[in-house]
Amino acid sequence: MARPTKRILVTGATGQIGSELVPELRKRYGGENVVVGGHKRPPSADLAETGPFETVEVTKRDTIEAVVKKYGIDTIYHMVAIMSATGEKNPQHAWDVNINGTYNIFEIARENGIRVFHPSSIAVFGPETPRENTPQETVLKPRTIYGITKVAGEQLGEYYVRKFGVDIRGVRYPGIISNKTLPGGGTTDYAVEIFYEAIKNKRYTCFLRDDSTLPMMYMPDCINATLQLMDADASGLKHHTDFNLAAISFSPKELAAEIKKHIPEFTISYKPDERQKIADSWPKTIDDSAARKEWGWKPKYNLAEMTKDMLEVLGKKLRPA
Ligand code: AKB
Repeated sequence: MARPTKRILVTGATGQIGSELVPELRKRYGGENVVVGGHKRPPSADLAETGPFETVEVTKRDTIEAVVKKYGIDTIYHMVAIMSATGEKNPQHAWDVNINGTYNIFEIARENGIRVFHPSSIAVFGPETPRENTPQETVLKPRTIYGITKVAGEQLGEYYVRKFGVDIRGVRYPGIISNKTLPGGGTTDYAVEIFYEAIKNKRYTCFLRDDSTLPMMYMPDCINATLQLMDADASGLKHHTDFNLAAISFSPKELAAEIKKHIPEFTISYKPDERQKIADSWPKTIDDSAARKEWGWKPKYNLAEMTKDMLEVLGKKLRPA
């Protein structure tokens, strides 16, 4: 059956996840129907050549409204956010972008009957949360401004679903590992940096301790989860904006050992910085049974498969033949 035409806006579309989500959406819905929204980073040639780009600054409501009107937008993937480590450097800015920006998106969605994907994060959890197999329903007392804004975003989204009937959905992303666009300002970023350094220099100094186990996910699984949740039948959803989502959990030591299987000369050393405290406040493993039950979530990549693929793809990119 043909899909109904969608007109989609992706905010933060030039970022780590946005830059890989947009090509998938354009494959499905046509390049002209998926608008890349951004303002800081110019779009890559790939994004610029395959469909429209518009300047969207989520804290400036009129910039969103103009695009919604111009393109008749019916779905927004609201991917822009200030991450955990960057947020701690300027909490006021993180609040502005993550809270005021999200409020603008939700209000415009309410007024125009727009569906929204609004990602949350494992950053909603804090030291009082059980760290092993973290339940769907649990203590949400984060210690970072990023986590606080993500809890508020989940709650506000849920309120808009119940109060106004707006279709807002979201998952709690773990650390996302990818090879196209670098992540920016997160605590889990080491798990991407390590691959670049392993290929280029065969050594890496990690900003987390060797035993800092965190939930992670390879980008293809992240994109699948995002699209799968948005495709899910609304009648099957008990949760909306706050699905726990899991794929792989590992520590820097375990990831380094996996990389060593492919690059035996690779060495790692550890110099924990202020991000260690954030990592120590987050879960090690996540119970994502609600996502599995309500919309059929199942990850494809384990640690070995992700590592092999990352090294292959990045090897070609960083050392072209
Ligand atoms: C971060 O480390 O801040 C992000 C996240 C887990 O949401 N990658």
